[in-house]
Amino acid sequence: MKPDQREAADSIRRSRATLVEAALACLGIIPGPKQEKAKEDLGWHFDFLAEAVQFGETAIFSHYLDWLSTLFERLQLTPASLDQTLEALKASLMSLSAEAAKDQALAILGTAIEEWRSQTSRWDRSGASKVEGISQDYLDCLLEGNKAEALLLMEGLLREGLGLPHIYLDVIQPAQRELGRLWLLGRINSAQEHFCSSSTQFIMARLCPPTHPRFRRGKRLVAAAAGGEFHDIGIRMVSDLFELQGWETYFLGANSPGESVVKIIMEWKPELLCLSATLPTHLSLVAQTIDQVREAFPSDLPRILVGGLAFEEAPKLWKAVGADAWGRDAQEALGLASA
Ligand code: B12
Repeated sequence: MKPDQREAADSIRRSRATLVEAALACLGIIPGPKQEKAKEDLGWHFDFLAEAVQFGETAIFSHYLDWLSTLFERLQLTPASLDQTLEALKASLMSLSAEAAKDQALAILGTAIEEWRSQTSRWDRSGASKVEGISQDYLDCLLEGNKAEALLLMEGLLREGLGLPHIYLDVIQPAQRELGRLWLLGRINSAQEHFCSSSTQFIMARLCPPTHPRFRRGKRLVAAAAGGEFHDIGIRMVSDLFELQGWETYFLGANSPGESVVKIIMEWKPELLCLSATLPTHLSLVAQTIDQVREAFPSDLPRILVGGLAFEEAPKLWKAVGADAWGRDAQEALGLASA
């Protein structure tokens, strides 16, 4: 990450409230409940843009536009209203006093819009399911509210000899991602998504007991989702699979601030630190946490792996946040740790 990109991104973050006000004025949205919602949404657009600027990755914003346009469709908002929003973002960025930030933000925004318009959407709007077989059966059980049946299904797979890595990566992970697509397309509501995800966490806890001390290999892992990040099912899978391989794991879960990561490394002295981000708006927090860790442990630094959906946005993001390596999934993480 170049220092001027960082500076430009920080300048957008510092001006967030002013940018939002300017965009609201452009859109002619008057005070009231509608304005409060619009403020929140516009703030989000600038948050994603700031990340794209910080890491010099247009893809972060073009993928966000793909996601946003899918959401607009679900909410029955017209494509013209998205165009108006984009024009309002451009106009409000013109009010940025820092010239370098203004130029970088406008350049990223312009290219991202072009890329988004020329690409096919990542989000298949058709009714066809993106999962099949046992993964679909698992998802169906959860969508029917049948947590016990879903657990029995997974325990059955374990008994038949399908290992936990396969169950996690080939059954549960695709089902969880499909759940997100169904939510985005408005086929299920937030409560259904919450129920299915909390049931998945319950089932994972039942499937992966802690390793008996006799089988420990004397290696330690700290795993966490970076500050602000609520998605922790993926990093939990990573931690569980290390546990299964005899590592002693210290799983911090979601929303872990950099200071607490530093503190636990001090006490636990792990060989490996795994950090996760799902939303691209948390990439800068991963970078910040890594900076804090590198500063606190100049000599006995643990190896730092990163992963999560946000890192799938662009192939070089892991380097830009200062990590030692990136893993696409929990299995890859294990391979990297033994490399
Ligand atoms: C469950 C879920 C939630 C739950 C999370 C519960 C929990 N405890 O995790 C809750 C309800 C909290 C939630 C909230 C939100 N969510 Co959500 N969520 C999901 C969902 C449906 C599934 C996530 C999941 O479980 N994936 C399965 C795991 C196994 O996959 P994974 O995380 O990618 O992990 C694997 C790899 O990435 C890798 N990995 C992960 N970490 C690491 C780390 C290392 C070191 C390594 C090597 C590898 C690695 O290994 C893992 C296992 O193989 C996704 C859909 C999706 N496509 O992912 C949406 C999704 C991520 N959410 C989304 C959104 C928008 C939100 C909210 C903003 C919604 C809102 N309006 O409030 C909030 C944001 C909260 C926040 N501040 O973080 C969007 C993001 C879109 C975008 N533009 O980025 C998605 C894609 C849904 C969608 N289709 O629109 N969400």
